[in-house]
Amino acid sequence: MTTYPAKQHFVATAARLGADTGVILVYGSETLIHPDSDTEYEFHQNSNFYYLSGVAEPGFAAAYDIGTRTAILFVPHVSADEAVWIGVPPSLEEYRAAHGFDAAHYTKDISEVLGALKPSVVFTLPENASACNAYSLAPVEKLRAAVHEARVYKDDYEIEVMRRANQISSAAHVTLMREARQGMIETELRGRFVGLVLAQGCSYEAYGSIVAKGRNAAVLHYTKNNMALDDARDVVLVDAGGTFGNYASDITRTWPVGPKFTDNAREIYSIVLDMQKTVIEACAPLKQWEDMHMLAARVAAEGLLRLGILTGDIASIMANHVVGYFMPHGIGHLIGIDTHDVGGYPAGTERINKPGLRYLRARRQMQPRMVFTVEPGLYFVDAILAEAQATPSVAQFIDFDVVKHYRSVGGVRIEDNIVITESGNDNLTSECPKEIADVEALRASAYA
Ligand SMILES: [Mn+2]
Repeated sequence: MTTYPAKQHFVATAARLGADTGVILVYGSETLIHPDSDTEYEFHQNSNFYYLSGVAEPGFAAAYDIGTRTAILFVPHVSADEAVWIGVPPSLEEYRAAHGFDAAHYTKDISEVLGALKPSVVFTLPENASACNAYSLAPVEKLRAAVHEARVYKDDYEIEVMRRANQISSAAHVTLMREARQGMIETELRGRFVGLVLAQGCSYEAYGSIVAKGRNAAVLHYTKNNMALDDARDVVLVDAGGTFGNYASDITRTWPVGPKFTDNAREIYSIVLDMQKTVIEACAPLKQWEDMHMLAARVAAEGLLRLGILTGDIASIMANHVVGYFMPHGIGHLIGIDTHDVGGYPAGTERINKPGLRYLRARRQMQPRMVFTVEPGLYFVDAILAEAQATPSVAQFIDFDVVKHYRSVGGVRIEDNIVITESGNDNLTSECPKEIADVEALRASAYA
């Protein structure tokens, strides 16, 4: 991988601050210790700081002088005593070169370096940066908004890192489909997934993996993962992704425990696949994200009408947001350093208070270099269906006897990560099969 583009990320951030002078000063995270112990929490770098530095270690800071376009990395000094425990770190010059900075100093010298720059104003994150008390401080919200907006647009370096995160995670999903057998425990699949992505260079799972068989898939953020894949007729929903180079991937596949989908599961899966392919086909610059959600809902409505789960005319079904009772989450979200990345709701944008749309994690126009997940799903959640049944304006469009027939499917979700391009989009998850024939071929090989 090439040099981390820290300076370019400062340039992109400064452009959004609308300031010609001043200094940006950002601090990374420190090591955290569990209470009353000497055990460290697993270290996770502050995402804004990672974006601006590419440093995934504790105790660093970084500055950028807007007027002279100078990017400075501040490195914690490691004493000989500390080096016994954590090893001898790279030199200042090695850190500077690896992360694309113009200069590097020790963190103990921040005040002195800042003094030499004589900043007219200091933009800082996070708050309470004691080194800049002597200067005029901009409100932290200014820098936060600028960094968040810059993070929305991924440069070539970031897109390549995310492509790799998706390749590694896709390969791990394929291995699960090829190896998982009836009787295994959900968490065994999680363990296998995590082992596979770590072995390929990921630093950790991007979020707590969801491995949900049968009815467990109707719990959207099911993370107990403690049940056996005991019934070959069940599907298992695996929502898992590795973090590579501090960038997340977020992939979901749903496949049969046995070698083939049951007829019921195949019908629901086909609708979800149709929803996903239709939306991916439509994702392009200038399109509005909530329109992608409604497009998925329309394809779902048509499919559920065909199965007899819904009845009535499609215009009324759409107007009453009936599909929101079967897909209670949003169609997808921005992804980057964070799985649910920043920038989904630009300043002044409100959430839409309607079933399904309520939890949409982004509401903005698509632009080149944005990376989104596209993750339609259909679920049979008892609590939500009870609510639908008790809501006459919705219940009139649902045949609850037919719903009962499909309830055991639990839930199906298919999730890819796409980057918006000038002409449409590029699917970073293309190496993870989702066509029924491909999925069943992999499942058959698990029992061969
Ligand atoms: Mn997701």
